[in-house]
Amino acid sequence: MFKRISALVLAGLTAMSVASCGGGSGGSGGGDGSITMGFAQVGAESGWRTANTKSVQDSAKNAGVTLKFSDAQQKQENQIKAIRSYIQQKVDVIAFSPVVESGWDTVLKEAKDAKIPVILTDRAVDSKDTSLYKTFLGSDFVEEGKKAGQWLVQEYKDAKDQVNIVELQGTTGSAPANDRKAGFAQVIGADPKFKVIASQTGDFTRAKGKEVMEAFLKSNPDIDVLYAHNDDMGLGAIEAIEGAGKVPGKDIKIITVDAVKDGMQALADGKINYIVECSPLLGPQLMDLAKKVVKGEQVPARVVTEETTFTQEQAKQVLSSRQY
Ligand code: GYE
Repeated sequence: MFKRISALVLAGLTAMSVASCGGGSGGSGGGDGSITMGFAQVGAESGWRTANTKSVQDSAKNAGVTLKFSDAQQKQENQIKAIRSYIQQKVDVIAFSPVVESGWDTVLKEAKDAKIPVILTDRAVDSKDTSLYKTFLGSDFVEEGKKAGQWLVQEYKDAKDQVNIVELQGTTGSAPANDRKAGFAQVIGADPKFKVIASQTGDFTRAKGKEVMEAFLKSNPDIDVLYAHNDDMGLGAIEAIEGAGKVPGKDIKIITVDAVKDGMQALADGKINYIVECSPLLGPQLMDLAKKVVKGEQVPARVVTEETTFTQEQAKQVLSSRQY
């Protein structure tokens, strides 16, 4: 009898310690393969972000990584709070997609002092001290901006008149907004006929994209092209353009970035003219990198996502197989 009870207690204790290992008490160090990751997400501002969150959550489950997840609602202060709480909870690794590029040194130093490795996903920081994080996994946003510009240059190669462009920027101070603007400007800047007549942030959201496009349309009667830093703002702008009695894709040509399903549908329908892809499916690579840094293995300082571009014809072909 006594033997049976003690065996039960022992079994119970073993179960508890296993649970606490995978349950985020931290410090497991990946020794038994189970690690806890704190992930501080930007928010839920766009279709891209929703797909990215799902990719991170699904991949954590598949990789046996215990995920602590927070949504910062596009506010840096919320992300800093989340990172501090992950440090306190002694997670094995912290991953985050920094809403803006600047202002991270203090909290990253705190993580480093606590010996918790940090992985940047999707967006970069401008910290001079690159030892504050292990690696940066994400797209090359300057390249995306350049691809958008290259399409435009080609599309208007025979045009003699000035081409009036309006630009919907992403969240102010964010890496994708800064870089997509810079890459685009660099390419179109080679020909003075391309003129950006208005450029403002639409916060990467559909609602703000619509609102800002309405204002653009009121103050600029002669818009030839819209360059939106993501699909969602472009989709909002399409509503504004239709509301003003113009035909999106014809009266005003539209270029966007992301290639989420709704964007690809609008491209196939002829309302958008060109989309530069930016992949949100970073989860599997992130889990791989996390396991390596927790084990103390060397990882590349930069991992760039592979991406393509889509015309209207190409969108029609791939639309049904699009995952997000
Ligand atoms: O393009 C946009 C999202 O950081 C790449 O953030 C990401 C961007 C993406 O809100 O839709």
